[in-house]
Amino acid sequence: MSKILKIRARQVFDSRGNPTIEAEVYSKNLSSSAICPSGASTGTYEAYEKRDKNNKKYLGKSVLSAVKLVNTKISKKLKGQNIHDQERIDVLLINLDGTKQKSNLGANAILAVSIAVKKLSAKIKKISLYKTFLIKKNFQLPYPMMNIINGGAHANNGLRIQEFMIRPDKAKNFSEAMRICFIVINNLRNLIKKKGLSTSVGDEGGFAPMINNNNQALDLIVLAIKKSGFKNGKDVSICLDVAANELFKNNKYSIHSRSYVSVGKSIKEYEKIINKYKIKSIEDPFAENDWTAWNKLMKSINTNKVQIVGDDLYVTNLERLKKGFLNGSSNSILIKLNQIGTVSETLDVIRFAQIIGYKTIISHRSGDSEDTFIADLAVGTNSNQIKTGSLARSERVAKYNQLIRIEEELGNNVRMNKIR
Ligand code: 2PG
Ligand code: MG
Repeated sequence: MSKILKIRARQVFDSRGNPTIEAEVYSKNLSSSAICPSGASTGTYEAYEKRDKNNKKYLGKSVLSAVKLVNTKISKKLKGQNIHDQERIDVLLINLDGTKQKSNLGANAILAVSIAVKKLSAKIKKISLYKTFLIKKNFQLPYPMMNIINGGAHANNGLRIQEFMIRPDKAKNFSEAMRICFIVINNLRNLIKKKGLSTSVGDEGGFAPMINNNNQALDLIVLAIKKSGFKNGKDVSICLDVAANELFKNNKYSIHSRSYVSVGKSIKEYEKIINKYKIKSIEDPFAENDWTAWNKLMKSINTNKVQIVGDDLYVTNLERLKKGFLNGSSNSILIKLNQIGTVSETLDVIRFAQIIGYKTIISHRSGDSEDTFIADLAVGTNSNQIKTGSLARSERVAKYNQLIRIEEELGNNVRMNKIR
């Protein structure tokens, strides 16, 4: 048995330049660290992110009290615990906090520790991290969903939809998936330049041109796919994250234009763009409490062809996932560790989602870091897809690079996961 010797945390910075927490867990001879990410379009039911709201030195954004809690209470509680007993450690963390949304210690403090423990366990056992999750053999690589045009809360343009992504469905292996995305992104850059628009990027590395019409963004992507010699909807598919929480007021939505319209009208518009642009995946098409709207959409579209993904709807929470399943809300779930706060709870949600036949998509946050844990998590849980930004900004590319390493380690015969 390897015991936890001590845990130390520090305040570091995320990709948006905001403070975040890094925890370092020590055994006798080794240590591992993890950095907690942070979202911008967050769901109400997410676990609590502890920030020092009254500390003006960091504009209320520092995480120094969370750091202190790790160095004192959490370190004391976990000292002497078996590093390989992740579930017990996570239960101890959950109980030490004692609240539903982890608001005493902060999910950011808890998660950084939970992930660091998981990494240290693999390091001590001298096995690759991805081999320590739900599956132990026959690994497959996830399809990347690359967010190549950023809008909504992730950019300063007027685009209603938050994320316009591509998924290289044609790819037979991960390196080929990367090459396809690389080609499309380069063609997209040229098209944006030709229009005299800026090719600067948003929070997740996708271009953030000053356009304010969803269809304009979709037209650009369709053209970039064509110019790359690929077929839209076959070789490369367009996927969206609407993040509709941000576009919801008085039971109406302003998804497709600035004006707010009913659920029925919004669904009609969804049907139009699904057909016109051969869209294969829509995340958070409606708001987090609008269960009936989700179910209506599921009944209106061909769910064998289109993936409906719950992110803010489920917030990686087993109770909410069960509710969504009974309600017929979606056929896929987005997985974000910091929405729930521990590795064990995240794995429980993935396990359940896969039992009920949902696709699992592992995701970054818009405020992220050099930490590549989610790449290993995606492979080790047999998740079909990973969403971790575009081919820009090192915090995004780092995850893709880790997947390239994993593919190399697994050798030539490793396959891509199934998306249909
Ligand atoms: C999302 C995420 C990640 P954020 O909505 O899916 O892309 O964004 O981290 O801002 O919640
Ligand atoms: Mg989302």
